Amino acid sequence: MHDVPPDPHSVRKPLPDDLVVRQDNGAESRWETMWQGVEQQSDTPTDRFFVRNHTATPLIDSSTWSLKLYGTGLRGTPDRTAPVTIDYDQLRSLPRTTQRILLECTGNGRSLFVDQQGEPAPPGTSWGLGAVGTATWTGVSLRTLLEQAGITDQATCLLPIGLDGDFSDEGVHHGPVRRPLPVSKAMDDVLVAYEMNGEPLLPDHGFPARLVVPDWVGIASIKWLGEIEVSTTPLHSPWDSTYYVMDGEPLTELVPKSVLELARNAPLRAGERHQLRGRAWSGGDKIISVEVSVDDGRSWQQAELTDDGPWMRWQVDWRPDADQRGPHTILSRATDAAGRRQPDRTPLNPRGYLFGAVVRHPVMVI
Ligand SMILES: Nc1nc2c(c(=O)[nH]1)N[C@H]1C(S)=C(S)[C@@H](COP(=O)(O)O)O[C@H]1N2
Ligand SMILES: [Mo]
Repeated sequence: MHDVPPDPHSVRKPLPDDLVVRQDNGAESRWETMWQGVEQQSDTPTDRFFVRNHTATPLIDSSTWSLKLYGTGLRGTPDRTAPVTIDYDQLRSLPRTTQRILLECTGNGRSLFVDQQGEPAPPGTSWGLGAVGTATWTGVSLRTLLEQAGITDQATCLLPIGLDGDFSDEGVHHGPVRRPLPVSKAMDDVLVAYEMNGEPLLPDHGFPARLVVPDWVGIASIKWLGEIEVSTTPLHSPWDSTYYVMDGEPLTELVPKSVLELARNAPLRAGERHQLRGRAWSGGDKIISVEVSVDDGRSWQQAELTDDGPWMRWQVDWRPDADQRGPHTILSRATDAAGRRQPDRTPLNPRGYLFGAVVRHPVMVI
């Protein structure tokens, strides 16, 4: 597909061998986790965690950085020229919390619209299934920060703004990456994180501070957080109007998905018992069942589930027979507590978001 080296100006962390890199053009870059590279690990190691940048990773000096809050939803309605500010040391001295949270890009699995469903390629990064990861994040709850800044009962909407330069797409200038967040979600479970897996954030993941918005599409988790407008009236940006919308509605919760922790076309010996392992997750609701089919969906076997916080781990045994030698397909299908089950197909949408269909994982029985 696209095995082009990463643009060094876009992503800065070193590239271990067990990552896949995909890139369409110089203006965009991303790294994608290879599932066989996180096998058996609860959290995704930071060096293997996917990166999705609209522009390029900025290097920000935490000693001069501060987060600026302003708007009609704060006491005294400070405006952008006289904001409430919180610097790095102040942020780190607020009450801290540590949580495991999953992040997934809205376009994760986009390439499967083409590879699995034969659809024309939608615009956007042609991710496999590795634009998802779980990390242990440390920071301040956004609620604490907003209360400290003087949020009022009239506030309804936030606009968090990133410090990575302006984004342009097909000649249209969209300004800095920013996406509105309803106050109800902001006050519920959002984190302003400054550590990832026990270390200060890497530049690629938002240093010095970023939002981490549990259960919601990755774009909500604004990196390199510079400003938050707090408003009593609705706010909008291209990231909730042009991008990351479906049928006119801004996308919020993730959908159920499952993956195998196995390379595509992995060789599996006939006549031997293989433990097939994978993961499944869903926005907001727990996964309650994963079924696996090795006969093209004619029969399904329940996988054994192990709760691992933001995602479930699952496993099932399979012993391919000698007469099954050759290319083979393994299907996995997750169901969440809200009763949402992965469908056989995901209807194509214009930008190829939220591919949630049952994945047909190719293996080679040898
Ligand atoms: N400021 C800013 N925040 C951003 C982005 C960006 O380009 N700029 N990309 C978003 C998208 S689309 C995703 S999927 C996640 C990716 O986070 P990661 O690169 O740490 O994995 O960050 C989100 N936050
Ligand atoms: Mo994303």
